[in-house]
Amino acid sequence: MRDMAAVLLCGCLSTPAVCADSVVRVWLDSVRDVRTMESLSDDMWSHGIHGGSADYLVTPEQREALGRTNLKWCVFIEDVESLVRAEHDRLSRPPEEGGVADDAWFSDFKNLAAIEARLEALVALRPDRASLFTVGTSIEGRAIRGIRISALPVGTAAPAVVLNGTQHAREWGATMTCMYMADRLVETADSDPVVAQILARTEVLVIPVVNVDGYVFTWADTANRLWRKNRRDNGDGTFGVDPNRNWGFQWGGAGASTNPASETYRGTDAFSEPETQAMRTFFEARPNIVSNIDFHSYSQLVLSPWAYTTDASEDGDVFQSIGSDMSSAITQSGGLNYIVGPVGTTLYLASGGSVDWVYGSRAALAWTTEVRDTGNYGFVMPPSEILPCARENFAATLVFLDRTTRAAAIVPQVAPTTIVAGTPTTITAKIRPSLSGSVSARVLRWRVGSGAWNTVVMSSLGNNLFSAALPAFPCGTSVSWHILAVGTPVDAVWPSNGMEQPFQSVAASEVVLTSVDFESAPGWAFGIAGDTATGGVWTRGDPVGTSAQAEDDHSPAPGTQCAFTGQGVVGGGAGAADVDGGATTLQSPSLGTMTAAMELRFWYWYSNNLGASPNQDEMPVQVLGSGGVWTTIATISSSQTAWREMRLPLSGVVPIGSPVAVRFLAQDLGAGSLVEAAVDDVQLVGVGCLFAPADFDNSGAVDGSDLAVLLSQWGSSGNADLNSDGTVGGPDLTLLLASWG
Ligand code: 0X9
Ligand code: ZN
Repeated sequence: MRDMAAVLLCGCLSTPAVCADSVVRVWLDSVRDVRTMESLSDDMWSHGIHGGSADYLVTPEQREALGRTNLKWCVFIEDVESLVRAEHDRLSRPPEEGGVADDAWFSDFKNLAAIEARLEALVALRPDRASLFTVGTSIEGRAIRGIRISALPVGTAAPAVVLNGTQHAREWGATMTCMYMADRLVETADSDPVVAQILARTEVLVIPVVNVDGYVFTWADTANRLWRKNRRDNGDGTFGVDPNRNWGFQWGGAGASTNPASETYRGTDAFSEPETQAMRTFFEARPNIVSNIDFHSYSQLVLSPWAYTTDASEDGDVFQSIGSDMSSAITQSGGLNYIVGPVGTTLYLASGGSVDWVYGSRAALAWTTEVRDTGNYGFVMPPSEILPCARENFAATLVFLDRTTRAAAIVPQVAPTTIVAGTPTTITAKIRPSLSGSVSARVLRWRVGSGAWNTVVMSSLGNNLFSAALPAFPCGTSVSWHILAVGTPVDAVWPSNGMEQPFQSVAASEVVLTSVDFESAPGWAFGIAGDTATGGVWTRGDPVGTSAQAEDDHSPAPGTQCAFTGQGVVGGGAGAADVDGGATTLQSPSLGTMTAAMELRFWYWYSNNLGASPNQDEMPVQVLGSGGVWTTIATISSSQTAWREMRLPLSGVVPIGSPVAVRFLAQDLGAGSLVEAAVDDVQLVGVGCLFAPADFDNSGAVDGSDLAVLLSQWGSSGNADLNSDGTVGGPDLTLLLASWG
């Protein structure tokens, strides 16, 4: 599994004859690897996904020492100093200031004085919406400033959110992103209806630079550009406490250093630093703060509690749901890919961070966003990236602002898929009341077509879980629904884009035609002629799990078996029995004959270095298409280390009347060579309406006898009430005639 492809890909020199500090990406497959690396460099720039890789700043000597280890690594930034020097030369030229009302200010990074001037300019532009405040004073005596943006007068009881940045001095991308949040909120306070609506009911408190001394220090001299901590004189010749290890929730736990020289030095005590003390006092003085984003760079992550432990937080589902919506907003705005998850399991353990204190001690919903990039430039990002980075994060911030400041956060428990015709559909959701709001009713609202809305009160299942059922609908009925938590300061609704865009689906019948649970699998091929894999070939059995492979199959007990790549031994390493050297194919026999509407469903597990990048391996899922050619209908590429279902419609791919067969190609081709896959419970399902909804007698056609049924129910209720409005009448006749014949 240790291939050298990744090393070559990002330009590694195996015999470095370098005289500059560089940033290396190191693949860390075990705790031992982590220890080896930590003994070499204390300055971790970024961490890949848990179990993957991490970036470190290394001196030429450290880089040579790295070459003597058996770690797999590559160079991401060959010469950090020259990047810093180039940045400094650029910034020494007179800046393009731009007026308040344009984006020119974001054409390059700005020092603290320019940031404060900009905050003042924003207030001058909209004194009716913006005002300045001071959080407190840094250890060197600088004011930590912020800007309050709201349409409500100071002192109004309303939910507040905090957007803060630059706890770490060198993370200039986060500073500019935070500034852009303030800028957009002020400048589009009236023109953007979403912003106007949010400002009408909330206070947004933006603190772009928490670590003011550190920030000023990084601007003072190119030699200081990569300073991270605050400027505490530790009294032993070293400087600086890591502010994001100094907050007082689980302070002193994992992932924080007791060594004053370390980049993650936690300080002498919880809240030993004036900067974190000031932030604590600020949060404590404002019980109306309901949520927070702490901006950092880099890695493109939307992170939530916990950071001090890998245990899930009580609101893990709320964090995941809102975080995913934030990440989707980023991509939908044309932005890059941001990975979502708790700090502890996505990144690394880090105690004493703000995200844990804000959630753990203040009970407000808290995120840490790591903005661009993913390591090509790291902290020394080209200025052309500032606006794209800021814009994508503004899209996420709008989602965050909307979803965390309503009466409740609503999270559907089972991702709703289709509505099965002829049977009620239970909808369950977590409805978590907001800190500063209250919920008076929770309802499921539904309607057929554009008919009137119906309301069903949801019943409590305990633990903020509520459920209600949609009634049974005839096949083909188009149903819209949403969940509404009625309350203050404003109702919450799911889907979160509001009542204008409810969840929509068409009631469909489902018939499972074939089901394979791999307790037996007649006719399946585990590896086929032409496969190139040299190890980890598909097999069937009860898998021995690792961090990269399932431990249990998916089928309910007594099922134990599934299809998976390479059986390992108990206690074996993650990469010991994975796919190596090429592709291995799991191929089905014919599962049935294609009809008008069919779906292939299966459950899968997949890992390829758990997100380490670069990662080039993918698992194509193919079916026999026209002319009997294997056709890719899905490509599984992101790691999925828990069973997950995939449903793939086959219409338009498999010709009607042809056999349906599927195959899964697990392959180790590119970089990121730890590849494991498993598949279970493959089903061929007939979906859609076998008969038109108005074919009351199931004769196969809507005709005179169906019209007679409708007329016999005219004015009353019955199965001829096609639009489910309670009465059989004109609209139902129209629907019937529309499917005549
Ligand atoms: O380690 C950190 O503080 C953050 N990463 S960074 O590279 N910007 O330094 C991650 C913060 C995660 N959140 C907490 N630990 N609270
Ligand atoms: Zn940071």
